[in-house]
Amino acid sequence: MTTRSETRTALDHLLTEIEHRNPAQPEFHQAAHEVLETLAPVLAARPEYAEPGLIERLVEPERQVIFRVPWQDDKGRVHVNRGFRVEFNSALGPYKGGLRFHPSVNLGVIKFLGFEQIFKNALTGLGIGGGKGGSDFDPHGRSDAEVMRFCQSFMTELYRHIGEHTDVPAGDIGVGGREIGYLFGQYRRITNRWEAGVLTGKGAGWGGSLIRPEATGYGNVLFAAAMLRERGEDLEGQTAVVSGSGNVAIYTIEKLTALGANPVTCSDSSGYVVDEKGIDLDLLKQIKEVERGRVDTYAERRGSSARFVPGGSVWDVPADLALPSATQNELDENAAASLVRNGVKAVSEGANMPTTPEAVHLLQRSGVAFGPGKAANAGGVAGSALEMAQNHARTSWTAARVEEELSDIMNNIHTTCHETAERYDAPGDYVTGANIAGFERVADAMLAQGVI
Ligand code: NDP
Ligand code: 2IT
Repeated sequence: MTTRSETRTALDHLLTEIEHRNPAQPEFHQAAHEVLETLAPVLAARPEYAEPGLIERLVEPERQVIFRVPWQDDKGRVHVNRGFRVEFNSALGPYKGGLRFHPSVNLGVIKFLGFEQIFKNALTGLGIGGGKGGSDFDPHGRSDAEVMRFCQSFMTELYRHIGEHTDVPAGDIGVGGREIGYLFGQYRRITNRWEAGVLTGKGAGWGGSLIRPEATGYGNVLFAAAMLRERGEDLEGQTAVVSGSGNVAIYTIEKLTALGANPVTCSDSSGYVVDEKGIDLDLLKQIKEVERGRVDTYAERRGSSARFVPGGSVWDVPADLALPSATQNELDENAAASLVRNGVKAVSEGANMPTTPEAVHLLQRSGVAFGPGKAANAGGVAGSALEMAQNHARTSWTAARVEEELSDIMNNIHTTCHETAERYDAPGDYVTGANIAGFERVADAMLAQGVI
């Protein structure tokens, strides 16, 4: 019988090896630490999981593709970006995960996102493996024509690696409906196949699922509501701080408002807006989705209830709930201390790994309900899997049906994480619950399918 402490020592050894074998990938190291550090209880309790090589296989992507993406801007100048697709684990289904276009993208960032995606996708209970991709291309300030040429060049290589039964990309930072449209068009042209299931997040008129654009934000609010319910509270009347002003933030704000909460902030990389009357979503959508503008314009047009704070930390705004929805490591220990001082009750991650490890520990030690991204933001990829199901059946469901399925999935994820944490002596610890529950499902499939 292996003890928890022997298992922990073995995991520490493996983590050191991961750092050596994957130099200069701090985000991937962080994600691997976050998962592996919670697995000791399950490895000690279930010896089959401690089989040599299982975790070693789990932390090594099945395939990694890196490619050149040359494109011409509107003045005819040639730019060269780097494209990535990391196909991490396909034990549960085709690789599934978004594409991120942001100048900070590198292999380590894509690997952290792909690794998270394995467990997140497992938690949905649906048949999807884990993958992620993207490019260091920066779409800010680029014309539609430039974005189209970039997407076409990106897909001219990516098409070889994807397919409805192989790998199904979707959106992430910098990739929304516009980009998915250009990518799908180029895939269709190159392959001469109308293969709806090759990408998700498509337009509703050409194979996209209703509610997919809303699914991540809506799902995160449903997860936060479930955490509050567990503590005998609900969303009604709660003040919320939300970071970001993209896809996830917008639909988080929409659902919070619909369920009676009061979201008072949004942000982008230039600073944040606080609006004491609550964010006016029509105005925010107009600025962000139509004009592709910045959040200071919101404060300018909104009038006296709103002000723009350049730079600064949105987490200094007092609130009952915090829903980080921008990017990784955006909520550090100081920010967590500020939230705790102001009496925050729950933090639910719409973004991937937005909370630093030190901040997570501080929030948990302070009794704050903490919903990790791989559980709380799984509604997005779950919505994508529902899009794949509709594409496969050549049908489309009503918005009400998709929303009902999404709600069931989020509540099931919450229950699974909660019960798994209790089973492993960590009551209320959704990080441990999510990691172990996701791990069990993937590990069972990997063991059943042999050493591959
Ligand atoms: P968008 O591109 O639509 O929006 C991103 C928002 O975050 C923008 O407001 C952007 O501001 C801000 N942001 C991005 N990077 C930074 C940075 N380095 N510093 C400060 N602000 C930043 O992306 P999404 O809303 O789709 O994604 C947000 C997060 O949610 C990401 O972590 C993503 O991985 C995660 N996620 C997304 C899902 C989806 O379905 N889209 C599903 C699950 C998780 P600016 O424009 O100034 O850069
Ligand atoms: O991080 C994520 O889960 C996403 N960006 C969504 C992935 C997807 O395939 O819908």
